Amino acid sequence: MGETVGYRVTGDVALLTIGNPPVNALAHAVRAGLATGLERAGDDPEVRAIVICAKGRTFPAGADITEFGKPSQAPNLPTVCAMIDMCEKPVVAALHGTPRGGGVELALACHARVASAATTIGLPEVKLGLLPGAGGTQRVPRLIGAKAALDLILSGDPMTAKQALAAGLIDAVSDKEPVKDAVDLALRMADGEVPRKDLQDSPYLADPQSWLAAVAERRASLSGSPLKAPKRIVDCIEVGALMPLEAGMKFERAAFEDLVKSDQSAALRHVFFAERTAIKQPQLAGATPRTIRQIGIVGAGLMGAGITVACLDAGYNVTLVERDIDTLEAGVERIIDIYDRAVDKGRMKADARDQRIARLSGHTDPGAMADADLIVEAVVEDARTKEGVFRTLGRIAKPGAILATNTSYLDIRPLAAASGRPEDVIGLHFFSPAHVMPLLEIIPTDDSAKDVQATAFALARQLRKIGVRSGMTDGFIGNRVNSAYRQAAEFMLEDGASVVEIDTAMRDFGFPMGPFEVSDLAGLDIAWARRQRLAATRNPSARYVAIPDRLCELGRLGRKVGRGWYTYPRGARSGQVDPEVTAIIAEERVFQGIEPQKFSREDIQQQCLAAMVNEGAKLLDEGVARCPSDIDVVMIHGFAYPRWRGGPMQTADAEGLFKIKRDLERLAREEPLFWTPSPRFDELVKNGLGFASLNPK
Ligand code: 3H9
Repeated sequence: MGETVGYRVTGDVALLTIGNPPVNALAHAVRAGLATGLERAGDDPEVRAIVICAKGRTFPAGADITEFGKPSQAPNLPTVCAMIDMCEKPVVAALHGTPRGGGVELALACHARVASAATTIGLPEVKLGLLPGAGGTQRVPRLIGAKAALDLILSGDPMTAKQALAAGLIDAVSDKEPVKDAVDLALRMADGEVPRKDLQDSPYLADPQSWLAAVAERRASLSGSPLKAPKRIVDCIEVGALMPLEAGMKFERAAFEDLVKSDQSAALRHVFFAERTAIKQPQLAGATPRTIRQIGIVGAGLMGAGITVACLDAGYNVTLVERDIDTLEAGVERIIDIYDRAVDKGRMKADARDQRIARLSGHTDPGAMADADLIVEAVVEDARTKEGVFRTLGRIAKPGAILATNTSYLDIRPLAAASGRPEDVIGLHFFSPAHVMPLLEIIPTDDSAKDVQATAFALARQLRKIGVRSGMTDGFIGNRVNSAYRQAAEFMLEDGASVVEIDTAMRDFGFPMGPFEVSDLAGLDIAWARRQRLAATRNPSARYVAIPDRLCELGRLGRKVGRGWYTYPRGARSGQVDPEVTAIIAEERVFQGIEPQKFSREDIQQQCLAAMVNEGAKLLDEGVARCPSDIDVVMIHGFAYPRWRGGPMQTADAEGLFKIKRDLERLAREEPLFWTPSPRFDELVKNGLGFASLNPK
């Protein structure tokens, strides 16, 4: 037998020990090893019972995701599970770590399960656009009931060992040695002291009405969702109430095979690996992150407050500094308000809030940050103001302190120079609200020390965010791609599409809000200030849509003032079309001599996608983005690009680069400066490749 599954007989029990680091994924060698081990133990007259366990950090965290989409190699996981199920000798699983997906299904096929107290157990296949395909949808409802099974499998979120025991998913929690306890239990089963459960005898099957009612309720809640996997999960769980176990397994298997071939699952699997790729920075190998305990934050506005909350939540002490006491107090109030709301909504206990607030101190004297290990500047987006802050920080910060700017657009190099210690300076671009959004763009300059860069990635992890490296450019990765998206939307608006048509099309594409709704929420003034800043250097022959400037000039700055692209009567959350905006758009069309055209939903989606992808390709050409998957991670986590489409670069691969290149070339005939495809398209198309070929392996 291969070394991926060890075989050892101790007492009368055969121990099958899985060893496939890092997470013991159920790759072909593991499945084959388990099958061989089960046969051997079944044939061995000395063996009365079998225990399946794993070495290292966890019982298997699922099927090996890298095998999906490749030809499958026998035995598959359902076959191994069936061998366990039918084994005459009792088979017990000893769980520890983070068993997930197929690993949990392997355990469920066993005749009993013991878990160490710290184990968490989950079926996260839905997050990969899949469903549990080795019996999970059939066994789980028989063990814990359809409602609880739907909750577990549709959320994909793990439960603790204690919860799993209470639900009936496992049979015992072991405080000491799960393997030893599993061996004891297996022998008691072999002796007939503990009976095997018969899943066909499940008490939940005796009440099919409740089972089917739970199914109907969940099915109704999914009716508007574009996601395929949750609907198939509900179908499989329904079948559990209507068919014998074996027939249900066949039904489940067919659904799994369909999903594994779907674009949605390919996209979600891509994101799983893209998120892990983003945080791997081989060029920083050997650099030890600096120790961060005390964080200083300059600026207590919306961003500063959000960053403060993110840092307090992660356990840091924070010194918040503002220029005057009133602004400081308003900022501290904002922070307390965020925590109070969390407590009111039951998301946080009052003492946890108090503990966090106790780690915050507010000052108007920058000198209060003298012992900070990291200082994050979050003042207004103005180069001169920020340079002034960095001059001060260079003076007051202790040696070795990291000085970071939260600028969303500005060149960091002059700030680094102003500090007088450029090796300690780096960009940390948070997304608003900073305590909620999971993305952190990390922007080193050529001078940023390696250990400063390593600290930034370690900090992102500590803040439970995904750090993505970006090179220096106006707007970094996210705002560059996002402004290309917005620009495409504005071109179409001026050319004849309506605000509502564009927003609806992009919501249908999968964004939670359309580009104009987002602009109203964020405030039109941010992009306005940027346009003013760039006015002097703008190419005069580039197309410029003046509609948003006109809205800003009328004070239509977005939802915060009740008027932007839409009107929000008395603080309403969803906007209404405003004839004033419609009239401005019509006037601008006349002014530009534009004959309005019709845009279908598909036209709008295609042009927005083409703009994002072309900008992404340019970021690769310029070396700003390291790889296409980094761009995907930024757009998903910073701009709510639909995860199930995998990010714009993955969507482009799925649609075909040749088609996108043709769309770009057609559009470039009208507006070459914006739409001319990056040479990257030709290079990839010529070689029959997609953007995925540029991702690190
Ligand atoms: C399934 O099971 C289908 C079945 O129902 C039906 C089959 C018929 N495969 O996340 P980490 C790698 S679908 C391959 O940093 P953590 C990961 O890429 C599967 N590789 O660790 C990384 O590699 P690298 C259902 C995997 O401690 C390394 O392991 N299961 C797999 O933060 C460490 O990962 C899931 O969806 C895998 N299944 O978190 C679980 N899992 O070092 C997916 C991990 O080269 N996994 N890797 O970057 C997880 O959620 C987390 O990894 C886990 C540990 C919570 C387990």
